[in-house]
Amino acid sequence: MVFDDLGAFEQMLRIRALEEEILRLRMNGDVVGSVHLCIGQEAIYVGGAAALDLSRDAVFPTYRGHGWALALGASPHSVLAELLGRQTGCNAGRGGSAYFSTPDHNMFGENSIVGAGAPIAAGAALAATFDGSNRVALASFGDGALNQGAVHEAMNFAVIRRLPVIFLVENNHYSEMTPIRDMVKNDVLYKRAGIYGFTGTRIDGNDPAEVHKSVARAAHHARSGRGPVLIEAMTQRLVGHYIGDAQHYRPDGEIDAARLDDPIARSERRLAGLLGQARLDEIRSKVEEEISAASSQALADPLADPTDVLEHLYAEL
Ligand SMILES: Cc1ncc(C[n+]2csc(CCOP(=O)(O)OP(=O)(O)O)c2C)c(N)n1
Ligand SMILES: [Mg+2]
Repeated sequence: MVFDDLGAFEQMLRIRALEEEILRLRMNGDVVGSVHLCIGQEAIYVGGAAALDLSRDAVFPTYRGHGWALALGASPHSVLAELLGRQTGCNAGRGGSAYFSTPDHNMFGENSIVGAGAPIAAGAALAATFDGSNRVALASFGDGALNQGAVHEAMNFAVIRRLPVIFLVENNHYSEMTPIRDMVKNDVLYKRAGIYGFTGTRIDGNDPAEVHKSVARAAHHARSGRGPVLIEAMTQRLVGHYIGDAQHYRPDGEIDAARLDDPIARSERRLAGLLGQARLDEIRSKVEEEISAASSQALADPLADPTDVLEHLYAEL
C-alpha cells in the first residue's frame, strides 16, 4: 500500500487543530473535567489508522484518544460535541474527553484505567479467532502502562494463544510527571516482548510513514495467525499531561528540543520542498476553518438532557 504523505500531513493538522480548539474550550470553561491532549503524538494515530483494515479491525486507545478517533474517521464535530456534553456528541455527551467511543469508526472505547486497553484488545482478538472476522485488535497505550500487570498478562495470553493483537506503545517518555528512566532500569521497552516470546520493535513514532509501515507489517503478521507484535513508537508530548499541568518537572530546553522533532513541522519541512509552502498553507487554512465551523456548530447544539441520562447505559448487577 502506498502511503499518502500529503493526506497524512492534512490529518495530523486536523488533529492538532482539534486539540488546540479543545484547549481553548477547556480554558473558557465550555469543556469541563480532566482533558489529556495528544499534541506532538499525531503521527502515531495517522500512520497507525492508515495501516488497518477499517472494515473490521478494532482500536483501544487511552484517555489521550481524541487523535485516534479522528484518524479512524470520526468527525471533528462529533468529538467536539461529545466533549461539550451535547446531544449530538458521538456518545450523546455521556462519555466526555476520556471515556468516549466511536464504534462506527472502529474505536471501542478510550480507557482511563492505565493499561486496561491491552487485555480488552486481547479479548477482542480472542473473539476474532471464533467469529471468522479475521480482525486485528490494536491496543495503544503509554510507556507507563507497560508497568501494569494487566498489560503483561495480556501479552502472555496473546502470545500463547497466537492472538492477532498489536500492542502499540506511545512512548512519550513520561508517566504523568515521572520520567520513564526513573521508573524502570531498562527503558528500551520493546524488549519486554522478547521475554514473552514474541517480536518487539522500536520505531520513530513522529514519522507517520514509518508508523504506517510498521503497523501494516504487524497487522499482516497478526492476521496470518502468527500472534502479537509490540511496537514501541518514540514520540514526545508537546504539552502537559493534562490541561493545567505546569510541567515544572521537565528540564529546561526539553520542550524546545522536542518542537524540532514535531511530526507536523517535520512533514511540513519535507513537503514544502516538494510542493511549495503555499499549497501547505492552503491546507492549513482549510483545516482550521473546518475545525472552527465544527466547534461553532457543536456549541450551538442542545446540551444532553439530564432526564434521559440512564438511556444507552448498560450495567449488569
Ligand atoms: C490503573 C491506574 N493507575 C494509575 C492511574 C493514574 N494515571 C493516570 S494517567 C497516568 C500516566 C500513564 O502514563 P503513560 O502510560 O505513559 O501514558 P501517557 O499519559 O504518557 O499517555 C497515571 C499513572 C490510572 N489512571 N490508572
Ligand atoms: Mg507516557
